[in-house]
Parts: sequence; C-alpha cells; structure tokens
Amino acid sequence: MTKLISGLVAIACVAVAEQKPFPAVIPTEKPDRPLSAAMERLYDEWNPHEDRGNELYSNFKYSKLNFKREANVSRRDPTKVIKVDGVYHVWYTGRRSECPPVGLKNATDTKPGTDWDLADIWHATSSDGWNWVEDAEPAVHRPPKPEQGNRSICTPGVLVWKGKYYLYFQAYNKIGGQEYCPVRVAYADSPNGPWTHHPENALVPSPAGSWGNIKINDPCPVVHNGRILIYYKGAPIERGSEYVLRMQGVAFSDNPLGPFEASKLNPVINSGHETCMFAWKDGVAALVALDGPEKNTIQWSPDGENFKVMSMIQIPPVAPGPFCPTTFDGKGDGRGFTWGLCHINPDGGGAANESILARFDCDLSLDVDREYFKRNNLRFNADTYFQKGVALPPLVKKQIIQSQKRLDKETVR
Ligand code: AAL
Repeated sequence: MTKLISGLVAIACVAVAEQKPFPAVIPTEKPDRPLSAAMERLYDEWNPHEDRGNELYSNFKYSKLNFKREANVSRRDPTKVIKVDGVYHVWYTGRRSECPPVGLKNATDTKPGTDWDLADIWHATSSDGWNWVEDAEPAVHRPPKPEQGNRSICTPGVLVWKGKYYLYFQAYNKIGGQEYCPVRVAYADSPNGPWTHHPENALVPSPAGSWGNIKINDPCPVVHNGRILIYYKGAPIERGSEYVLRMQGVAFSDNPLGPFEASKLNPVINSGHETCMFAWKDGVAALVALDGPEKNTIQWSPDGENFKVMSMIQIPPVAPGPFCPTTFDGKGDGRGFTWGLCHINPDGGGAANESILARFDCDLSLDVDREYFKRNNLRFNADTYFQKGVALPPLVKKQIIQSQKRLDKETVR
C-alpha cells in the first residue's frame, strides 16, 4: 500500500514538473491543464479577455448639463430617455419649494421633509441629448387631497406601449421612511401630454410581514416577451439589522394600467438602490448600484427573474435613466445603451438641498465598440480621497486611536 501511494505521488510530481507555465498569450478556450480557482473562474464565470471582452462591462463618464441651478429647486431620479420624432424626452422628480428639506420631523405643508418631498413630475426635451429645455410647468401635478400622491409624486419610470406613453411614480400622502408608498400611473397620447392620472394604484406594497410591505419605489418598466415588466425597490415598515433593506422585485401585466402580478420569486435582485433594467439580447439586464453584496454590478437574466452577475463596475451613475429604445420595442433583441441621464447630490449624498441632473456616457451597447469605456485601473486625485464621505471623519479617528493600543500588536513577539 505504502509503495502504491509513493508511486502515485512520484507520477503526480513528474506531471507537475512537466506542466508548462501558464502562457503569456491568453488561451481563448479554457486550457486542459490544472488551473487555480481564480483561473477556473476566469473561464467559467467571466471570459478570458476580462472586461475588454465583456459587452456588459463599461466605465461611465459624466458631463454637466444646462439645467438652471436655483435655490430650493431639485431635479432627480430621471426616467429613461426616449426619442420621438427626432426629439429626446425625459421626466424626473422636480421640487420647487420655499426652503431646503428640513427633515421629516420639521416638515410642514410647505416645508419639504426630504429632497423628493412636495415634488411633481417634470419634463424636459432636447434636440441633441446635451442641451435640455425644461417645460414651464410640471408634466404631471400632484393630485388633490385625498387622492393618493397628494403630498408628493416622484421617481418616475416611463413606458412606451402600443403608441401611448405611461409614467409610473411613487405616490405619497405623507412623506417618510415608514409611510405607505404605492406606485401610481398617468398616461398620455403624446410625450408632450396632457397626462391623465389613473385613479387606481398600479403597484401596491407586498403583504404584511413580507419584504416590501410598506413601499414600492423606483418603478422601472421594461417590455419582455410581449408583457410589461415593472421592476421596483421594496422596503418593509420594520427597520433593523434583521430586516431586508433594499432589494428589488418585478411584477408582470399585459395591461399598462394593471393589475400587475408580482413574481413569485421576488425579490429577484438582492442588492441595489435605484432600479435600472433594460432589454439586452433576448433577456433583461440590470445595473445594480450602491447597496447590498452585489452592489456595482451589471446583471443579466434570460427570463427577467433569474439574474446572474456579468460585470463589476466603478462609479456607476446614480438613478440612471438610459436612452435605450429597444427596451420598449419588445423584439427580443435588446441592444443596450451608450448614454443617459442620472442625478448627483452636490452635497455628496445627503441631498440636503438640491440635486442636479447630469449626463453619463458609456459602452453598454451591442452596436458600438468604444475601447475607452472598457478600461480598468481608474485612478483618482487626492481631492477624491479626502472629500466628505471618503476621508476618515474625526470622530471615527478618535475611536480608532482609543482602540489602537489593544489592536496594534508588536510585529515581533
Ligand atoms: C431615490 C429612490 C427613491 C427613494 C428616494 C426617492 O433615489 O431610491 O425615490 O425613495 O431616493
């Protein structure tokens, strides 16, 4: 027995000794040789040419837009951009209030609690995608009391379906983390309106005790397999580390006014914040950012319900609204996108006053090959590292210094 084992060990040693080092020219097929776990993954989960060979990988580059900056005017959470008769259209949360958000406790009928409180849905058009002209009035106004949404309507998602236009949005009667928030819909024959509020909720929170029992946020419509899919972020009324925080689900319907039937598999995305789903090939792709274990990834699903991580991305746009026409044509040949609008909180995330819309460009499209957007190794200047949210705050520094003696053991003991 001992002899047999030592014989086998000897054969294995010879085999390893004869094994050539991994070649410099990347084999395009998975080589038939012992591979480390990392190299197995390169072939099984990624592709041998890494991000360069990944159509669902991109960097994002940002440009300022010409929307007028005014005190207490906020623009955020844009829809997808659509193009009709040569004109680009976008809708977004618009707040024009007497003062900046004062927090939930101090909010009044005229003082907003948050950046998206006391908001309406605004519309802007552009002939080139760079210069935008905002309408003088909101496209969709908050409905009067007691209709749902009388406090704020925000975070719209657009759907183009059978020649008509639909805007889905969050509809609050009271604003706040634990307030009921269904999704309502308004419809129009033209992107220029006029818009009619549908009197019923389009999507409602899930049953008591379940993952999205108080809020349905960020409705994001996609047409897939001849049906309307609306993706959304859900949140339960309960808060605490034992509860889900931000996951995303999907609901299906053949009628844009509903009823929508929630997927039995919900949540279908375990991470993310704002939703961004788009048609890709014969399935649905999702840009998942900010929260959760799969934050900052692009994912793909053949059926809209079972997503797989396809790439890991950096500095993704916040609340992206891509220009992505194939998302509504239902042809099963989604081509992706090269640009869109997103929002930025100039104060670094708190949105204490006004958010702004910005443009992003990228290569998440099957129709172009822009090497510039496929690069890795993004590096940033010193200001990036020492800005609020990235620099070590003084209080945390104090705590670190207090525990330093206990934690920083001698290297040589
Ligand atoms: C957004 C969205 C939802 C949230 C808030 C307004 O970016 O995630 O809409 O409720 O922030």
